[in-house]
Amino acid sequence: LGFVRLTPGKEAPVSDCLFCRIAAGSLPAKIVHQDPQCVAFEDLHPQAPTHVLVIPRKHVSSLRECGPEDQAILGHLLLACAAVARQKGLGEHGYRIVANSGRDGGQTVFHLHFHLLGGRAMTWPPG
Ligand code: DGP
Repeated sequence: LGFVRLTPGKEAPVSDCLFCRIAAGSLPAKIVHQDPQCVAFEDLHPQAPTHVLVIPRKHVSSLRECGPEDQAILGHLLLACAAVARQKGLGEHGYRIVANSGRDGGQTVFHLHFHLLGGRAMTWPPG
């Protein structure tokens, strides 16, 4: 599809990647926002009344693989989280953004995503 493979973990699209399939529309998801750079959809196993995942359309395995060239997309993803939070009515009481990164971070799907969690008071520290 014309994508250049630069570094391991940064090729796209990846046919056996769940989130690449959701971004491509070949795996169903409850999409709450999409634009040319990102897709936001409801988490299959919600951990809060609002639990949305915000992903880049481009396949990047995790935050660990991001570099200076990803500055714009990372900013875009965080602003998309904030926009979806407002859309979900979380602006007043607040919310949490999480990026599990790698094994010790608890990451299970290796396509970069930000969790947007809200609708209840969060606790600290996380498990
Ligand atoms: P993490 O553990 O940070 O890698 O989060 C992965 C999240 O993805 C987890 O909260 C469950 C969610 N998830 C896994 N598979 C699917 C799926 O097929 N559809 C949707 N909507 N969410 C999924």
